[in-house]
Amino acid sequence: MMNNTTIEKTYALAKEQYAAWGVDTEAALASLRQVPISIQCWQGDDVGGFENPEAGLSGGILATGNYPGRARTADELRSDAVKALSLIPGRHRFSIHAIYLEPGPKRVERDQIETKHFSRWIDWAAELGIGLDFNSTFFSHAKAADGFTLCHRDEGIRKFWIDHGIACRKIGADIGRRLNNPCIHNIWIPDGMKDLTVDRKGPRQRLIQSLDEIMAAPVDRKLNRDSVECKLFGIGSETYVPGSHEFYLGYAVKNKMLLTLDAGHFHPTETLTDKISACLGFVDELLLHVSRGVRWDSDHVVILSDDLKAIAEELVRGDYLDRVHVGLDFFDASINRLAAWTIGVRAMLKALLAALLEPTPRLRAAEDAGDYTARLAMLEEIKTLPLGAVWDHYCRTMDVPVGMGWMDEVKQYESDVLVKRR
Ligand code: RNT
Ligand code: ZN
Repeated sequence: MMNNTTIEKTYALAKEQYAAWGVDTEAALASLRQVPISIQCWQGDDVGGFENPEAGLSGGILATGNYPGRARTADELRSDAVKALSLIPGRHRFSIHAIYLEPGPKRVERDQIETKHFSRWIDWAAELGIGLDFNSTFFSHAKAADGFTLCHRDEGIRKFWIDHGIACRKIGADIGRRLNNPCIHNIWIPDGMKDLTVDRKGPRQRLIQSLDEIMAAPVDRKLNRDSVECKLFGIGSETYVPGSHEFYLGYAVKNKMLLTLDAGHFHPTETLTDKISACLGFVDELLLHVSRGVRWDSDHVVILSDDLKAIAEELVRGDYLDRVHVGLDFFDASINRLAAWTIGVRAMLKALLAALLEPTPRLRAAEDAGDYTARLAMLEEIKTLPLGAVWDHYCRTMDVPVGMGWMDEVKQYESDVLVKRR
């Protein structure tokens, strides 16, 4: 492994190289330090939650793999997360789902959940000094087994899920108040049809009605902000999903809500890149679910891909970092789960760093002058600037392992803690 002197020597050279492009690496790092990533709790336990340890995941999403060490309790999940956070530079957020409640000895139904069932999560976040985000859980439940929740034709079932949504907004507001940091509450429902659908209108009308009821009570946006997440299709809802992109974009604009864009929720060749500035013309804020679909919405671990870099570039070039909440959404059960978290969040941060290190004014000047030759030439040249040297320096100064150093710690934790969870 590189020693500190080498890291700093390499950084000093990199700093000069960036300076030659008019880029201030220190300023880029200062900006990076300000960006919190909302880390999804569900990577730690394959989206199981603690409502009912026997129940499996449903709702058109699927975690595959059986790598040892899945967190079985909220305490295990929290200590795994703390370990992962210690390997990731910066101060981030944690995103929990309603099924990660700690109800005590008696089962609490989803329409009955209260802030007290999440008090240990809130205390934990307060102690770490991090923000907490919330997700209502409309899947993995008997009342969602036929594939419908907020769109259900049965009034009783629909009411149950509306009450769940209302309960979650209250919890979100309590989280925001307690942590003095607004909670972003995300709504995703699995509703849809496997095959040829005759009535596309009815479920959408019911969804509008349900969301209107959930959103009826005003909630202070300093405490809680609600976001709706669209999807193209899921397993078992291949043909029709009422909560489509057009539907939620319209709903969010009309009702001044946030819109969630999940990288896996569009056609396979469709990326988030071009959606960010388009949607931000009409909604105040976005929540991203940065994910990596492989052939379908497979929620693979996020890596430093061209797609990821392009998302980060849009956020930086458009000066959108204060209007876009960067959340992650992946869950791979086939590799070490702490490593999955660490790889994904570090990749997101590297992508943001690369974007912050871009000589954007020069690129823009070429574009504005109509010199598309220079624009393309520069975009190619800057690809090989020494991003890694700046990243290593950042990790070192932020007191987290440099390079593969973090993997040694994951391996140690695996043998000390994870393999004992059989
Ligand atoms: C499902 C959505 C949703 C979930 C999480 C667990 O397709 O992406 O965001 O992945 O809420
Ligand atoms: Zn998502």
